[in-house]
Amino acid sequence: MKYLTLLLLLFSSLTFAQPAPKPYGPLPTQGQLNWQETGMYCIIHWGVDTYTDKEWGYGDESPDLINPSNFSAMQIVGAAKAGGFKGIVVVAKHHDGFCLWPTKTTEHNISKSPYKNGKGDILREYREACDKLGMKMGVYCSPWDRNSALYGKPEYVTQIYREQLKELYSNYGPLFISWHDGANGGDGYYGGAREERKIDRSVYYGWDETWGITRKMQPNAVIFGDVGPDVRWVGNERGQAGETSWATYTPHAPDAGKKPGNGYVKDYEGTEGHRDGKYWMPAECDVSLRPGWFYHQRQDDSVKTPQVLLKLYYQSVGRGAALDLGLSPDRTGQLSANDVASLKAFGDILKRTFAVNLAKGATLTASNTRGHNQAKFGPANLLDADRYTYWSTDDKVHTPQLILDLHQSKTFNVIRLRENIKLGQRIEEVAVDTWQNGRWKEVAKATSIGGNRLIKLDNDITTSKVRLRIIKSPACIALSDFGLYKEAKFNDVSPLMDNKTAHKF
Ligand code: FUL
Repeated sequence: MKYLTLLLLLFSSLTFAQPAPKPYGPLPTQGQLNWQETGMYCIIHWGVDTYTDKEWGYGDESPDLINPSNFSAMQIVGAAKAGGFKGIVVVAKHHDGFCLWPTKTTEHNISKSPYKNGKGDILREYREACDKLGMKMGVYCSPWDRNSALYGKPEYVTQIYREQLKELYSNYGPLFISWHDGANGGDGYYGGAREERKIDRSVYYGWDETWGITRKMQPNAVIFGDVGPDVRWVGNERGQAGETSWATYTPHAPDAGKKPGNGYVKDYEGTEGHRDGKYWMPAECDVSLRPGWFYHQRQDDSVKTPQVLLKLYYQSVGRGAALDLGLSPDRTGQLSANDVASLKAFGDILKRTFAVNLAKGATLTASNTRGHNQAKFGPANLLDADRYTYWSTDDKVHTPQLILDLHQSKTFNVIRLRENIKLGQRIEEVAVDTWQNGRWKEVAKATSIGGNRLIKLDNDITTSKVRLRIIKSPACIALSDFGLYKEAKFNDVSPLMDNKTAHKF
């Protein structure tokens, strides 16, 4: 008896001594984990282009244009929140060079406009709205500046661009993202020169040094750009990541031997990323709610419908990327009715779809659990609310299976899988089977699981048993979530979002 107790004690201490799996490949930083959890945000373009009906201002626009009758950051941020978005990225300066905050770096800014008699500060208004509404805030400050006389010279980068970033980083609270655009170089006003200016995109901006400023002044912000370094551009403005999209990536310059930079990268590689990528650099999918990034009245009937937004959600957030939806306040300084209605209906459908995980309450049987340690590594961790507790297997077991007995028939058409990405992106491929007429039938396959993988099925499935098969993983697994959902019906879509507009997308 004494020996048995001793043996049992020894056995259980061995079990609990089972260490967590070794991390696999590049790993996310805390900022990248926060970004992954943020998942969706809106980028807001409003400025001189709104009044000139352009997408890219030349740089000679008069500040007098900025005189909205009713600018309301609360209305804009509130509509984004109703859409289920967690933050906004304010386009503080677009390529036209006009700064929406009272900067010391150039006269070409809001203080020279009639708005609030030159006392306005759009960035401050967004900050206050974000704080009131519990939304995160980020900034976009265009590196290309078609107004600045210095553009193209080193002084533009050191005395203007970086100083502008410093102002934005110091005066508007904690930012979750600093967004660096790739479009730059070309013709412009440039202080009256009205000429074409070419820059070497590989080296002109000295990105490493600029990122050092971000790290120092906004340590929790992720840095977005064609070349990351925290979040990469997905390579298109359609809002779609690849069906396979790795969180890891190595940016490559178009010309061999050159250093890649924003606007100077093989951007099509961003769609899928690289399985063997050197860096943890997941994708952001930017796409505008309207055809353009800025407001144009002629596009009032071309606002993407909530149905289209939901599709894009599966193709971005559902593939481990983030959805960055472009919003375009109009000349009054607010989003127009169609935009607000579409956002609201999209937000409602998301909320209702993901409210109930139909796998909750299932009995879970795993083919292997790491060190038999159910509490720490057992499959029950898949159904708790924690994004990082996980089901794991012994080091040698890379392709385990899991059966979920739902105890009764359930109907679903969305499957959600998440890895504990603190241990890297491990799982390369999975299959899901359901129990149909007395045998297993494969209903879905998916690749590159990562921080969030949604599988939208073409048809509803009704079943009482589901099986998950890990088909390919280079290491033992660390899966943190498994969810089954039934997409809610679009029943309260505004009459503005009728089929007439829906068919256009
Ligand atoms: C692009 C810009 O050129 C567009 O005007 C817009 O700002 C979009 C988000 O990024 O590269």
